[in-house]
Amino acid sequence: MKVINKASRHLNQTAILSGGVKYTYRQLLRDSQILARFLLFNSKDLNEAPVAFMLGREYHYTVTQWAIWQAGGIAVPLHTSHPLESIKYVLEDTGSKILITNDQFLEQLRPIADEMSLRLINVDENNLSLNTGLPQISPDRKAMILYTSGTTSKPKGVVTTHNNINHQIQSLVEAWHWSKEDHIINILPLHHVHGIINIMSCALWSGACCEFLEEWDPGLIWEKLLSGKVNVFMAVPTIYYKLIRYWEEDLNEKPVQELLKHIRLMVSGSAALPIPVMEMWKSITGHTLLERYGMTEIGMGLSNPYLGERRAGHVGQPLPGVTIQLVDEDGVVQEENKPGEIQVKGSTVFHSYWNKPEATKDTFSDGWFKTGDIADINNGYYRILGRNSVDIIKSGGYKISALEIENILLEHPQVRECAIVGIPDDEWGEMVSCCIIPGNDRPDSATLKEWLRDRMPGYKIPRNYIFRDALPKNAMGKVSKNEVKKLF
Ligand code: MCA
Ligand code: AMP
Repeated sequence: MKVINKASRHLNQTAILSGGVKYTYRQLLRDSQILARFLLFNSKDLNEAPVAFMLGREYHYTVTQWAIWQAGGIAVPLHTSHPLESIKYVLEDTGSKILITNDQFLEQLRPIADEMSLRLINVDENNLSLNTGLPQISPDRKAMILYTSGTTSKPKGVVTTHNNINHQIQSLVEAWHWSKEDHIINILPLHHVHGIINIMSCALWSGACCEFLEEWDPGLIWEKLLSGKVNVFMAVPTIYYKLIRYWEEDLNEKPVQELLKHIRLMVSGSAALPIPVMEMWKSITGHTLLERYGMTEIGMGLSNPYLGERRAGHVGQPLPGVTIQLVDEDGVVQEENKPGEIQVKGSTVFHSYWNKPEATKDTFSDGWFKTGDIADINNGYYRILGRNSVDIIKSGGYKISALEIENILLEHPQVRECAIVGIPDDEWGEMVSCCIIPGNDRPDSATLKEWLRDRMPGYKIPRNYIFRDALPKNAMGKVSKNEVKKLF
């Protein structure tokens, strides 16, 4: 909640720029308090009740998040383009009784709200005010649930407290020199840490301006970057890749370096930044991307320095307030040049997996959170080497569970067996790909894609399909994913 408390320091500054309209911190505070009172209805405190909301990248997203926090609820942001099955899963898993949305999504969500007896609130209606006081919120209370895929078949809800969020923001504000003079555009989905914490919340904590671009559009991003207003930019590697492609086709006549001189920081993260992308970006824009490493459960952990060498292929050193160790399979802490799993301690580390005490317990060892990512330290800089599970795929910056897709595919009547793997790809990092043993009637890939579209978000749908009579197995008779990868 510190991010909200700080707003009174810069009431007249622009907090959000959305749909061409500027909203000051004063308006944001007022509108979020009105909605908070409306949420409370007749109660004094939502007492950590999860409140789901589906809103695009726009002013009301922030109003709603702040309102839920001020009313004492847990914010559960839903992705706007997920199919209803995925939305329903999150609503059921969190047990949210309130669902907030706007005119855009109201009709789409009404049947679910009716079926699940949810209180459906439309932020585009103007009669929201009710005269109730707001509760005091202590920092150890739960604040947010974000869903992330893991090595289990269904995504897990990652719960962070206000204290976790305060520390996650504070660490980045300090490391990356945020100030109230900053202006950032937000083009990332708002159901993940990158868009919510690194961009929106760091800006608002600092009294800066967060400008939402509703649609993801490389031409518009270039236009904004070249406009002279934006001075901080953050994105996933796939977006830098797509911006480079756009520049090659449409902008290579422009004095881009000259027009981007005012930008003070450009960050890449959520997946490995390929060295050619970093180098190409530097040659086009004159800017050296700052690569950092994070995870939904820990916020950001490692970062190249703001001042000092930003080393390609490396993710720098631990951020302020974060302690990191690398541990090998025998539990031995590793020194320079020896690979080990990244384990993290600090106030930035999440509280628990929602309603999953066993999974929470299993993922900690002596108070250290086990990330499942393997790294080494190379001349003082951490370097991510890979993951210890072949079943975790990163594509377009999204984390994807192979097991989740396999389980859904197996529900198809003409899929007898299947194996999902991530195949290296210049644009997407990894491309979700699948090897299928069909039933009697072999389905074609277009039909399967269509069938999957109703059941999972677009980025999880496999792009490459191979049909076989058998899957490669190892000596133990288990499917060998490394062998499956070689088939593509
Ligand atoms: C979409 N497409 C894909 C993929 N995703 N194809 C292959 N692999 C994918 N993963 C397809 C679409 O279905 C469409 O195909 C075509 O690509 C173009 O889609 P388009 O609408 O233009 O783009 P988009 O796919 O919607 O967007 C690309 C994107 C998006 C902007 C890079 O993936 C994105 O916003 N990624 C960021 C995710 C993020 O914020 N992650 C942070 C997680 P067709 O035309 O056939 O339908 S937080 C995190 O990771 C931690 C904490 C951290 O460290 O930050
Ligand atoms: P998520 O669960 O969506 O938060 O994704 C977190 C995962 O993204 C981490 O566990 C890493 O595998 C990956 N990741 C994030 N940043 C980087 C990076 N700079 N380089 C390589 N992998 C990264």
